[in-house]
Amino acid sequence: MHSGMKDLKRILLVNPWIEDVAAYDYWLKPIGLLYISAILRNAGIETHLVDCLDRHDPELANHTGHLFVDRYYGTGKFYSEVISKPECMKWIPRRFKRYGFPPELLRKKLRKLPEIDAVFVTSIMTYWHYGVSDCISVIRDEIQGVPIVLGGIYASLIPDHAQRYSGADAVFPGMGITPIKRALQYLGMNRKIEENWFRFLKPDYDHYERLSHAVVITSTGCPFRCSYCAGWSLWGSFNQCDVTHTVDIIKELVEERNVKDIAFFDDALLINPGFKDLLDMLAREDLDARFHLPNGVHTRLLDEQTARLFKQCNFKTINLALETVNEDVMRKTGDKVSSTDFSRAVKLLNSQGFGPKEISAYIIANLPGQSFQDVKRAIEFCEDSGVVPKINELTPIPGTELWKELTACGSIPEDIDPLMLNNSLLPYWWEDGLSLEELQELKSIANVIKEQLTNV
Ligand code: B12
Ligand code: SF4
Repeated sequence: MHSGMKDLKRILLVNPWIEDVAAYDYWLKPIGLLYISAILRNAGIETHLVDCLDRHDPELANHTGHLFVDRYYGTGKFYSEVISKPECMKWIPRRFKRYGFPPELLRKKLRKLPEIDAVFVTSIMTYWHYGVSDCISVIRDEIQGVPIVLGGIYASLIPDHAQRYSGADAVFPGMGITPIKRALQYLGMNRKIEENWFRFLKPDYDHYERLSHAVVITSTGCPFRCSYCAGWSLWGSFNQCDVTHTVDIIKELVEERNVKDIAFFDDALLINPGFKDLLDMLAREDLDARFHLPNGVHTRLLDEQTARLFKQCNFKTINLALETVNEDVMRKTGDKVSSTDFSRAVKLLNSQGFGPKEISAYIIANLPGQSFQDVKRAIEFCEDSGVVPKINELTPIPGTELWKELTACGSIPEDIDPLMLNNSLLPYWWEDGLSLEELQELKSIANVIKEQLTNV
């Protein structure tokens, strides 16, 4: 059914469930969808949001009887239910879960909506595709006869898969304004769209009743070309937001919405030439907030001024890219950081009073040509530097250079279910990567060091 007044259009935006063996709310917010909300509203379209991953939704607590407490700086555990395993992972001794709203709550929310003209569903990780298709099937069941379109990162990385399995009526791959315009065209909603959305519009956090944290981006894209990464190819060119505009977004979140923790989601934060100006302006605002960098930042670009500004702005989580201490492997995959860069950056941060409670190192395990000993050496290097080591297993991402190599030599079957590429499942079957035992050993060494460094 379509909304009454001819020209008034209503679009429902949905952040779907995560279905996986593990997930944690590490400052997650569907910032792409929140920008889309702003773009649509700016074009005169009414928007509604159902964020299945909102831990602070007041109805969720009533519905489940659980209070979702925040742990480390506004992060926390999702509500989850064990669900039946997809066929491809039946033999793996791990439980498969649906993270986010229980299905009855999702249905209740969908039933309460006014008449909707179309549904925009977003998607993030390729290996979360079961959450996308299951969510779409519930939406289809509850709001019958309304077109459902899908976009986002999964839809952009493997559009054919999304077209075939998601259950959406149409899939719009791509970043920026183009997929949104194409989706509106498909829906017959021809509107004037703000092309410069990134400079003039603000992610639409109004949809949330309670906000424990928020995320912002100051730039899109990345000028580097790491072989295992899809980030750079998604956005194409590097584009930075207007500094004053970003400061306004942050100020509003802190002063009007009382947000205490803000995470930056940029691909290449320190590459943005405007980032220091932004920090400088933020420092002057003296906001009552804490800032976090969950994505590894470009260690080589961290200078004295940035370290000082991080302190002045109250940064609490600084994840420095170290990746590997094997120089050969580094050269082949992206050549963006050396051990010397890392030590220099750590010294600069230490001299501003940052220690192991704030600084961690982003180490990658399973880069091509990297051995167990390489990863162990990286962990030990962190220990010597007084930095908490964090192991991130590489996940082969469809479409990347590395993906092409791994599928060409038969290391990874091209038609593999994307779920099996997730870092928790990969070690069960990928013969060319580190084994489950090896990874567990590395993680427990890293954990012991973390305990030693942070419990002093
Ligand atoms: C922020 C980020 C994170 C954050 C949060 C992720 C999250 N769940 O939200 C953190 C730090 C936690 C993270 C962790 C990881 N990440 Co990450 N991350 C990103 C990053 C840099 C940005 C995503 C983002 O918010 N972009 C900004 C918004 C504005 O863009 P957007 O959401 O895409 O929306 C736009 C369009 O897509 C479109 N759109 C969106 N929805 C819709 C809907 C419709 C209908 C339409 C028409 C359009 C549309 O419009 C929006 C505006 O243009 C991307 C890289 C990238 N550039 O995309 C990697 C990326 C998604 N991450 C990736 C990886 C590999 C990881 C890790 C596995 C790394 C590791 N080894 O530990 C972990 C996994 C953790 C986990 N299990 O969640 C991969 C994807 C892997 C995959 N197989 O899908 C990416 C692509 C980077 C890469 N290395 O190639 N990540
Ligand atoms: S891994 Fe980081 S530096 Fe390399 S291309 Fe991706 S976003 Fe850029």
